[in-house]
Amino acid sequence: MKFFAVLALCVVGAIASPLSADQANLVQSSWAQVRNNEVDILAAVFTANPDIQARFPQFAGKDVAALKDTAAFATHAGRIVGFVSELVALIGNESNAPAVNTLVGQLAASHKARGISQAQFNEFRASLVAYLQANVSWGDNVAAAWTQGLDNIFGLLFSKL
Ligand code: HEM
Ligand SMILES: *[C@@H]1O[C@H](CO)[C@@H](O)[C@H](O)[C@H]1NC(C)=O
Ligand SMILES: CC(=O)N[C@H]1CO[C@H](CO)[C@@H](O)[C@@H]1O
Repeated sequence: MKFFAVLALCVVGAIASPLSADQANLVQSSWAQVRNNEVDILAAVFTANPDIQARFPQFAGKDVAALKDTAAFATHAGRIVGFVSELVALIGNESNAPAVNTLVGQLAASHKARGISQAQFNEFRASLVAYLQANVSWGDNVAAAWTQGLDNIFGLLFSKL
């Protein structure tokens, strides 16, 4: 039985070490503290990584503070941060592995087509974690849960990119 469970996971895409229920709760409760700050989060990512901003034709070369007030920026921030919210909602339940695999597969395909590199995804990750550290109740246990969750997602993403 266990063998088949492991095999099924391998078929849909390997999640190296799934989060415990406690870890999933830590990720979900900390994300709930900032998940509605979509514009603020994307602005922090752009400010820290001009090379990421430069890949968005509508936003390239523009002042981030001014962009923050535009509807186009809010729309994009909602899509990108909303995608994180979808993944966060699915973690901690192995029955959701196929759904996670599908979402990450779509992200990999659309961004591979745009030539987005692993290095840029890693920059995004670092900025996201810096944002969390500054804006949620943070601690070693919260940090460890995010690290493990992001390692899982990025491992899957990079296997498809
Ligand atoms: C790390 C560097 C990244 C770059 C340079 C990048 C770039 C882009 C670009 C150029 C678009 C198209 C925008 C347009 O329609 O004009 C886009 C769309 C999108 N991005 Fe990213 N992206 C990055 C990371 C991410 C991450 C980490 C996520 C999710 C957590 C994400 C989620 C999305 C979504 C949901 C869309 C809209 C749907 C789509 O077109 O696939 N992106 N991205
Ligand atoms: C896990 O997900 C499955 C399928 O979505 C659902 O039926 C089940 O209740 C979930 N289990 C927990 C503990 O949330
Ligand atoms: C809403 C909020 O408090 N956002 C802050 C999160 O942390 C960054 C620093 O990384 C601040 O610039 C934001 O203002």
